[in-house]
Amino acid sequence: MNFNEIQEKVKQILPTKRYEHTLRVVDTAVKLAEKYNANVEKARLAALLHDVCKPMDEVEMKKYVIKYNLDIKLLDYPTEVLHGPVAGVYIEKEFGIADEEIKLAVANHTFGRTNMSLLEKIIFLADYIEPARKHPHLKEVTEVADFDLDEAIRLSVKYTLVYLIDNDERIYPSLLKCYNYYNIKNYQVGFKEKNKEKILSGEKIITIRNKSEAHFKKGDILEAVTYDDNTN
Ligand code: DGI
Ligand code: FE
Ligand code: FE
Repeated sequence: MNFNEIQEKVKQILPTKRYEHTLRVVDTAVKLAEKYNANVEKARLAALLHDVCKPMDEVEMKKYVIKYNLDIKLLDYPTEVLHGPVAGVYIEKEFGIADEEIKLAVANHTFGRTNMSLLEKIIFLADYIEPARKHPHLKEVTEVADFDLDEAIRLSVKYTLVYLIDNDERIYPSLLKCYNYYNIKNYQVGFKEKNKEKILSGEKIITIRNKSEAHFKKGDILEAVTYDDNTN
């Protein structure tokens, strides 16, 4: 199936509003992929398919969780939480998408996870910041996504958590783990391995370099990591 055929099939499956949201997520994901040198075609495809299981009925979604050995705990959550992981297997079965990176980006687009791939981050954020989103953090997170993907993810997960807690919703553990992971990352300051000796001996000091480190305040206690430690 080529992209246009997939798009036509997605259009048949999704209600108009959801389809229009999907097209805006495609545009946003493509822009982010171009900016951050990700694979644009994979971003386009993952975005197009990310919500394809949103209209699936609850019983069928639950059957997928069981049949494809997805996390059985998903059954304790509202269908909102299931449509991503279910789509991760559905797109292979119904659209022949076997690419693991695309499947993961689709599967994790709702609650994220620790150490996401660049494609996962892009789909996660594109879904949160497509221009017609109605939440009050659109402007802030869109601006941050322009220079720091990880910080934009931390903020979007934080606001989702606050919203869910405020509404007495159950938090799926991946969302919380995702928050902790990107929150800790935010309190790391990186330096080059070759400068290690000088920094440890106090001969050289680490300085704030750009906007992505502008949130550090006087007196913050940070974890110092070399770029080699920081695999993401
Ligand atoms: O499918 P979309 O509406 O485009 O966006 P989405 O896939 O990010 O789904 C968002 C919804 O999922 C939103 O209403 C919050 C909900 N959600 C995300 N994580 C959790 C969650 N709901 C519960 N109960 N628990 C979670 O951990
Ligand atoms: Fe979704
Ligand atoms: Fe979506």
